[in-house]
Amino acid sequence: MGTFPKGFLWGAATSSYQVEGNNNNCDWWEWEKKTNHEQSGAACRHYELYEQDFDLAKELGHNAHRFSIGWSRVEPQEGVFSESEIEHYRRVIRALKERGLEPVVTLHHFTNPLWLVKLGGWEKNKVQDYFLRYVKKIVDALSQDVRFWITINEPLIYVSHCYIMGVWPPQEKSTWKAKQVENNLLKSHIKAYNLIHGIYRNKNIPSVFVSFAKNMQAFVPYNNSWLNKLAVYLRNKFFNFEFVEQAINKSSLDFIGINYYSRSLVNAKNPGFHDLFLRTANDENIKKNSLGWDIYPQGLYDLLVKLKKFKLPVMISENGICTSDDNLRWEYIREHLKSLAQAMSEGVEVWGYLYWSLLDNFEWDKGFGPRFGLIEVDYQNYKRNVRGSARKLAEVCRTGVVIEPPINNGTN
Ligand code: IFM
Repeated sequence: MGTFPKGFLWGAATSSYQVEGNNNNCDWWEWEKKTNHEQSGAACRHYELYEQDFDLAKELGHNAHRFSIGWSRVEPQEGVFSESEIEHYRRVIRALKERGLEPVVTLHHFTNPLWLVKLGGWEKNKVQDYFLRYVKKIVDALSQDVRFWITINEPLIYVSHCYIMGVWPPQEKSTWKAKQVENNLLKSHIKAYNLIHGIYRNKNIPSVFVSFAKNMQAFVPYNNSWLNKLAVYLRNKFFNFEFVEQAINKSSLDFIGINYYSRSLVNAKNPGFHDLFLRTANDENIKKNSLGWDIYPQGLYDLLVKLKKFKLPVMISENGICTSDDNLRWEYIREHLKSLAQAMSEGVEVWGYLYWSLLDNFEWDKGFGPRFGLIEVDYQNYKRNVRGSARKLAEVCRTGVVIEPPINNGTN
């Protein structure tokens, strides 16, 4: 059994491009057209249907919701802001608050306005100024109603997919560019952190909490060789913790937002770069999501315990599974919540749990196939259907208690 305190934030997360639809002024839209990938098109039509979606979130016992602002919507041309799009997001936030859902607002979730890309995107240091101008405009406009800001979603996933593996736009494979981009993401976060706090101070708004959503994986050695132990140490350092440490060194995190999904089975055989940082093994005996990622709830506990040394509260800004088996979805959620409760009982301060995702949605280069939603979306008619796992999670949101399933010993 696991228990959670009163006031704990329960909810789900989405991002603009993955659910809103017709986000046609950004790099992903162009890239889908150019390449042979499934197109996001109308996505879930959440841009129009958000009120109905938030009604469902409320009905499911949520008291928080994470979503992102589409930068290309609110700043369609360089330095030109669209007041009507900003008004849209004001309405979104109002709709959340009317339903008792605390908004957690992400400012950058993978997509970029086309004008920014033409100016060199995240490779050029100037992006820091562009990002700050956008952040200032949005935070000024929305500060009265928002306490939680996530500056950047999964900075190192952005770097690795776009600039190392080259599978997302702009499909670069350059370590040098990757380093530039990472540096710009970190500096932009630090500057945005200071800017947001400054805005709240000037307006005498007492509380604001700023972080990024850092993707973290559990790195587990395939065997106990010294090389594997070294590889686990290095991957933890460079993929999980270094970015967080750098932000903390600049006093620019109020809490640590973590996105946790899976483990990576580390299998280094030679002391070279590839083996130490990338080589993995496949364990066919572990349950997997529909994209083949290992399901490993223990990893969430392990990471949370490691984060204790930073002495900062944590928010689970994403945790979820894509699967066509809704029983497996519930098992995934339940076991991760038990890990979370265990870490909390050992002194890790956790503010909230946001499931990825409220709705089935557009999973980037994997298209609409993977189903992550608490709510199923029928893409023929955009009808929503609440899944059983969502109702079970709703019980936990209401009671703050996760109950062990009865042991089935074969007698019943
Ligand atoms: O869909 C993504 C999301 O955009 C960022 N975090 C991981 C999710 C599942 O892959």
